Amino acid sequence: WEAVEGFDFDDLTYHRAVDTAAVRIAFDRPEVRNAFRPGTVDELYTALDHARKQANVGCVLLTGNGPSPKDGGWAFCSGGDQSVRGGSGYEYRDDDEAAADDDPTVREAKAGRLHILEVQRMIRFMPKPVVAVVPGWAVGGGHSLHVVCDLTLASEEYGKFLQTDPDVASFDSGFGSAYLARQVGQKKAREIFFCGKTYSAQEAVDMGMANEAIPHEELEDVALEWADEMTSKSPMAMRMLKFGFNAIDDGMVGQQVFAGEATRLGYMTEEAQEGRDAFLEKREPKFDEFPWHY
Ligand code: 1HA
Repeated sequence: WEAVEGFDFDDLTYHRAVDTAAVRIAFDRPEVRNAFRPGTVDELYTALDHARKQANVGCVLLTGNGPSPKDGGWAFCSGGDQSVRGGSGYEYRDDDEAAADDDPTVREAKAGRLHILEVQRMIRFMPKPVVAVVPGWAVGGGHSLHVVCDLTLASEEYGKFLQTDPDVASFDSGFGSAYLARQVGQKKAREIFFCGKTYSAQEAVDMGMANEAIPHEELEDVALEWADEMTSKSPMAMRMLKFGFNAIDDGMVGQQVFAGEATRLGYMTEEAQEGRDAFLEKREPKFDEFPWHY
């Protein structure tokens, strides 16, 4: 891995693989089980958006650095940082100022933040697979993040999955629960949210919300192998597949995203180019040479 230049993150690390078209974005607050505060979310959005726009990046590995210097514990992410939760969302505090905004109007609008939901949408709609690499706890909003990722690989020894939302009077009744129900079924998803049990990596695999439990020492290497495999595929086919998988659950937005990619493919045909050329040349288009396929 080598650090991606041009970013000065406080709460994340951002690396690019040397020989694979993949990046590694990692929460870097292991002392609080990688809980996210507003600045963390700003940085995560920035890193994901950067990765999304890179033509030579085909896969994002999202993970959490560790172990905790305090007690050696591992975490993917423990959700919103409860110590900065205010009356209407998560708040910037003095040591989180770097990511806040100088414009007072924007600052006011950013008073209570729930913008991890913007990150969820970014993951869902970016045209490349995002893999949750779970070295420890995936809890609350951190659990929802793994649910939204395309794939989940977890540490066999330390990977733990838990929904605490109703314990802290919070609720991701959007992607974090609805997509979960698609993955594990309605009864199991309700158990996860309503009963707050902790599940091992293997249990997460068995119920269909994780892909593989991997010995902790090998987790990052195996994740990179998966990324290597996926980035060797056709980028066009991969994005059509991701958006095809999404479409049925994403309603009109799913159709819009899928259709956008279809338009891109359409533009590559001589037929579409004839339509453009006819307009520019101020003549009638000659579509009769193109067959009505069935
Ligand atoms: O649901 C949403 C949203 C829904 C809609 C829209 C936006 C949303 C945005 C966010 C969220 C949420 O994420 S709500 C759920 C918030 N998260 C939690 O309720 C998890 C809280 N943490 C725990 O349950 C446990 O800490 C743990 C199961 C992750 C780990 O337990 P463990 O291994 O026993 O460690 P523990 O001693 O509890 O934690 C280590 C340190 O990390 C503690 O600090 P210390 O006592 O050493 O000073 C602990 O306070 C801190 N920590 C852990 N999680 C968080 C945290 N500090 C702040 N926020 C946390 N989430």
